[in-house]
Amino acid sequence: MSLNRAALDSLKPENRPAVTPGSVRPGVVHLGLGAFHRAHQAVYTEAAVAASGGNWGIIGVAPRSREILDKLRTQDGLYSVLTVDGTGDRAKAVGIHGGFGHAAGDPHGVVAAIADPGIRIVSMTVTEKAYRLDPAGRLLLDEQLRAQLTGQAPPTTVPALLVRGILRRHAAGAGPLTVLCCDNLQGNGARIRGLVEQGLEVAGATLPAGVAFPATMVDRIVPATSADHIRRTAVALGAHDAVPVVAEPFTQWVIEDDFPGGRPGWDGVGAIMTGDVTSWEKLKLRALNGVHSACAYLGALAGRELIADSLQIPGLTALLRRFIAEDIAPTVQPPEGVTVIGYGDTSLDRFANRELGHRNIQVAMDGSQKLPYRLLGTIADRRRDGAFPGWAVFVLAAWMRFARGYADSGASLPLDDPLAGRIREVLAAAPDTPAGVVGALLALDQIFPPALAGDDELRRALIRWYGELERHGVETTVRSLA
Ligand code: CS2
Repeated sequence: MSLNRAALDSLKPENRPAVTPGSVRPGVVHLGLGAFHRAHQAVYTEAAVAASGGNWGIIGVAPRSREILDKLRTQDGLYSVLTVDGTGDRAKAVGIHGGFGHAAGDPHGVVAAIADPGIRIVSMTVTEKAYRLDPAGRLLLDEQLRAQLTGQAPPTTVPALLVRGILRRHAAGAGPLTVLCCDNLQGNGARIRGLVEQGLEVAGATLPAGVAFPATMVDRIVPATSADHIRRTAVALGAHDAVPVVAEPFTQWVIEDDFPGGRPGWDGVGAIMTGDVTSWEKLKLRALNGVHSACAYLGALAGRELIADSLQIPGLTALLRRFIAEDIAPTVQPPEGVTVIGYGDTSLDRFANRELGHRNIQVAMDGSQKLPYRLLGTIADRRRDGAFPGWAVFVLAAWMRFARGYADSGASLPLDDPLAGRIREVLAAAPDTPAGVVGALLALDQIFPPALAGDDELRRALIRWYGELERHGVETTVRSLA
């Protein structure tokens, strides 16, 4: 039996969606139909509607590939979340999506959906690179994006969908709107406001009144679904789902409460609504994502497949604890009642969940887009205070080794990164020595701000760590440090 509306009655009650699929009118357009959205915001929103009502169904928009979209359509928009932690699989179907769109295939349809008066929130999980922002928050404009922003070309990119959608909505008098970025960017609300304002300027317009950009911190580990997860979902759910998502039990959502058009009752189902998301965002980006990236680069270099395998490298957990305590903690003022060290320990426990099958290579991708938020901020803050964050610099050296493209065994490593072409180009032009590689990468101003690129002490330490890692490999180097 395949998962679809007709199959729901045969599922165990606890495996069925919390709302009747198709019964909730859409109030949200969500850009990004990836696993993370389906295991996070969709789950919170469905629970909120089940608990406190409201027309908050979601129109899910696939940015590029139609693959997930087509499969979801054959399942009447349904999919399930498989929660794993080694204590028994649990699967629950989700039915909050009331429609779908495809940005690459029908961008004008997406713009029309954003302009619909029934819609009051446009949310996004499109990953860092889709915003086309440089580390300083400037929109990376090219001819194609300009044409999209001004309406001369179909708006297939995220900045253009937002700008054209907001303009059309304003022209239609469709009411206030909240734009909710659910990606791992520091200060994500303000950044997306800046992006939209820059895009509107190119289009010869200004931001209309009644559009809000609250910041939010989203957290749940949701790796790519494997064939094994699909098999296990069928067993736990009682029906075959072609597009389940797999997640850890932990989930967290902290949201700045600024929704001029209203919002689902997320606070009634575990989300934290607050006036200050900044401290949560910074804590999460540095003490969770930064440490995750460290596991990914060091583990991939050491030939380990999974994040959970990386933590088996002798001495690595101790090293990461020192990274958290000595380098990250002094840069973060955590929210009340939370300590950076306690939070970091919980992150490490979560990473040890083998059932997730989270691959190092997946977390390692897009390093040029992720590291500025996750790692370089820690380094820059410590340097500004006159301190030297040795562990963070070690992790940066590991990324450089990773970007060079070879594991410690000599096996090649994939560089899946929007700057991959540029990185390969500068490395090919530089001497293949620690100083050559470090110098070439530090000169990439799309990644490194001038204060770090011009920091000689940092450069010397990177060269030293890069050399150590190249000569001895991760396992020996980490053991010698532990
Ligand atoms: C991970 C995140 O892939 C990555 O870069 O660090 O996706 C991480 O799993 C989530 O942010 C956890 O909330």
